[in-house]
Amino acid sequence: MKIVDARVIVTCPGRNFVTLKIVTDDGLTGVGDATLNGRELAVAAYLTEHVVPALIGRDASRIEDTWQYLYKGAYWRRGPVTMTAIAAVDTALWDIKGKAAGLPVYQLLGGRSRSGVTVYGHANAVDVESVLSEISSYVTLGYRAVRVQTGVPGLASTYGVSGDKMFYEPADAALPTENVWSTAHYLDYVPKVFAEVRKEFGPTLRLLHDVHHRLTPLEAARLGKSLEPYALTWIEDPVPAELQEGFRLIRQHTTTPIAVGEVFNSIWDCQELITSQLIDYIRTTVVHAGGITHLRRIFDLAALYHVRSGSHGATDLSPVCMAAALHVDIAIPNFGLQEYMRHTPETDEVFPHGYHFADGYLHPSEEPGLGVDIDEELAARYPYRPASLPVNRLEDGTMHSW
Ligand code: KDG
Ligand code: MG
Repeated sequence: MKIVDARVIVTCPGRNFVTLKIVTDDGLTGVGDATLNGRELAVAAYLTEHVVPALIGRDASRIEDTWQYLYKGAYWRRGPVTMTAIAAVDTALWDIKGKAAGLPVYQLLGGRSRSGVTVYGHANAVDVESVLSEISSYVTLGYRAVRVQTGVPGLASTYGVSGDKMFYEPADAALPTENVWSTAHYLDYVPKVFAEVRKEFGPTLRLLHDVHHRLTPLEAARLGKSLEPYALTWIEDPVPAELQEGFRLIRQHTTTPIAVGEVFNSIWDCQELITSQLIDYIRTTVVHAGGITHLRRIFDLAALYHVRSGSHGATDLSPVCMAAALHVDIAIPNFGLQEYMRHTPETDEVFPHGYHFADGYLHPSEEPGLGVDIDEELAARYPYRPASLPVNRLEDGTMHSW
């Protein structure tokens, strides 16, 4: 089963997506998501210039060996661009292996460990009153877990609170827009929001909150403590994770669970946090953490330390990534929760897929492979549009330093 073609497809059905499609000499095809929000063309060039030429003629059935070859062969190990490119190849090869075997990929990963993948949606709104009605919509749709984000009084705009409702599009301009940030306003407001939410929805709805790396460890510890009465499933990215020692400080002060890792791209980024039991959920996902092969490795390590998976699943992760993530989620023993931001109807049309949502769960496709594809003709009708993620400044104009 030799690889005879590999194409990089860039399309923008509402937002930019990069997809790798691999074709074998026996006519099988496989797809892999290669989207890195705001840096899409860097991965497209990495694939086209450096990876595709090395794939032609290789045996498509050798997934692990190809992973090692791309990882070690680059010399420059890790990094989001490299690992996203490797992820795309790896995902496409798992798709092909499933099709060759006539089995959905989760069967190749050991079969089901659960009947459905519990997902959470994003309720976000400018203030507490309107976020209550957003949460209500998710509950009506059957969601059992909801991430809650609001604007902060006194601040004109806040990252993570978009105008869109079921979708999430923070990359809102060709060059980064600038938000103004105040930790004091934020720390004062967030506990009030969750007090209202618990009052309205009772104790059992699972609630989450994303801090988007905006606090210091001590500030995050204070936030965690102030949220303890509302029993969140997690606070996410309380601090930037470069200085991992900071998580120890948070941990010493609060029992609010911690999730981190959507920007991690390898097992080495989370090794210390996992083995020192400084986190509860690891948010790495297929597209940014080296594909199904490497993600499995991370989750297996996490399982030894009571850490569950909580994979990133915002709108900028394409339906190809979502399809692949669900095969992993349904199979692993230590699944926690899967983020699920819906895609626009245009995106769903470009990426026909067999996974579906019902009663708070996502269900992977039962088709052989991943059960997702890209309609290349349709994709060609949506040309790439430059779009960047925003930055934060403090009220005095200082660039937020973490
Ligand atoms: O590309 C960045 C977004 O996916 C990110 O901001 C979303 O933080 C995010 C989340 O938790 O979904
Ligand atoms: Mg996040």
